[in-house]
Amino acid sequence: MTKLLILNGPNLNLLGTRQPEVYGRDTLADVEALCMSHAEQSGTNLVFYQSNHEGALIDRIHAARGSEDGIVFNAGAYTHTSIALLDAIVSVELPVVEVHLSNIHAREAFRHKSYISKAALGQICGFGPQSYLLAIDALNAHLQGASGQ
Ligand code: CA2
Repeated sequence: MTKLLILNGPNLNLLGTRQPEVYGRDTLADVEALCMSHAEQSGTNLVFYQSNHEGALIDRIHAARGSEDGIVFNAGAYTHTSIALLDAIVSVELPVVEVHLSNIHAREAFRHKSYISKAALGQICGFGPQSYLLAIDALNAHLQGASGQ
């Protein structure tokens, strides 16, 4: 069974509590429950991890090697700043789909740049919690293609 890591970065633990006009009213627990029920339909096993700390995210990416088949990654604001997270993704050689709740390209210029994109299979943004479901499907399709099924 395919096992995916749903990885969330800084401040995403606050989802649903502030800025609902940008990020919606769902909490991170709501988003995770949505992902769970979506993944059940395709027989995908999900593991969730959130941290506000760059080093902890790097450690979890390293741990994914040999443990998970791919990563759905919302790096939060580290998306726009972190070469260290980019290097971590490159180092584990796992497929990563970058996700964002908001359409980062329709927001401030500093959000248009993503270091994660350089190493990601692709980026899905702007669909709220649905972005995560699309990312799960994209990763599954990629992994099925990779194993020739
Ligand atoms: O749209 C996304 O998913 C982002 O990754 C969210 C990040 C932001 O820095 C990126 O540019 C785009 C911010 C997450 C902060 O989440 C909050 C949740 C509730 C209240 C305040 C912030």
